[in-house]
Amino acid sequence: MGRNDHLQVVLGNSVSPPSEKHNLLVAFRFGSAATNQTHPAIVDTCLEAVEHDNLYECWWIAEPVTYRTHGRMRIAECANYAVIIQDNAEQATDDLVSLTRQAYVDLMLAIQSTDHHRMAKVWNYLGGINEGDGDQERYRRFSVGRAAAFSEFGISDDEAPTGTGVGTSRERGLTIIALASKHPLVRAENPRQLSAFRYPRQYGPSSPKFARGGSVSNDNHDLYLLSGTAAIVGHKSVHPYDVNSQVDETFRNLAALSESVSVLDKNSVLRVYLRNPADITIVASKLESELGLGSDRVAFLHGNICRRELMIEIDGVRVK
Ligand code: 3EB
Repeated sequence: MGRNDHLQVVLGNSVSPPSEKHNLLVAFRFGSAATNQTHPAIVDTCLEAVEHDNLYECWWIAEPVTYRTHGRMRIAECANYAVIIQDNAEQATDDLVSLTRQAYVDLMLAIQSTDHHRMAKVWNYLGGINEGDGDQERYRRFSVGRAAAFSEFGISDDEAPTGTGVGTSRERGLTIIALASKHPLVRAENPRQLSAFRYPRQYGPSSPKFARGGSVSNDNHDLYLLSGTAAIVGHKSVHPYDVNSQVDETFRNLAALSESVSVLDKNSVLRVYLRNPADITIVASKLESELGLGSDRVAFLHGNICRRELMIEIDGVRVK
């Protein structure tokens, strides 16, 4: 087994192991079609896959994995990683700041119950992300709650994990999936973009706490992680509402980031979040022609981006 096989990130319509040595660390399910596929490491993202009934992004690792619950969370743990899944049924009366703060406090306590105390990546899927105006917008309220929890746990801005913050079609609800490791995340920021944790006040009372990218290494492989990347230069959205130009700008951001994170090639696995599912045609052809990435490597998902004028965000991983 080569280095590349130790951890495999695979897209497909079912959850089936690539070899008998591989165990499931996490499977992200995209789509809402009925399924009889059950496994403690499957997480329902509440995002639809464009042009698929159900699509799974499965992370298979050639190590024993144990599964357990921790309060309302699920934990999958192996020698090199832990994945913590928090499906959150938000109530209509919940205040999103305190809900998010508590969700992250619970998450970090769960992480402390594992051998893997460093967060490498956190995916946040938030219903109604653009609901509410100004500082009342749900994404901004979420950011305030997350920042409060990080500060309570002494996590400074330059210790933030890589991240994704994307809206689902649900009205409410927050699903958080964290990848933690005992190995450190070697962080990278994008020279074309201001670090998100330094965004100025105009984007909300608390800045979004995430690193643009990074890598985690162990004896068997290197995992490169990209945060959700959009058409933001400096701190400003560029080409508002114009998906064509935003794709090109997003590629430039990914290329700039991958000089240090080196993930952007035909062996990467990407999630492309589209505000408008019909944009799949233009984005798929650009990914194929410019990066050689075909449909076996890209999940196109119907998701809202945290700023209303943004039409696309790309999130990715690469194992080497
Ligand atoms: C951006 O660059 C786009 O709040 O965790 C990307 C990745 C974005 C993560 C988050 C937000 C988050 O600001 C939005």
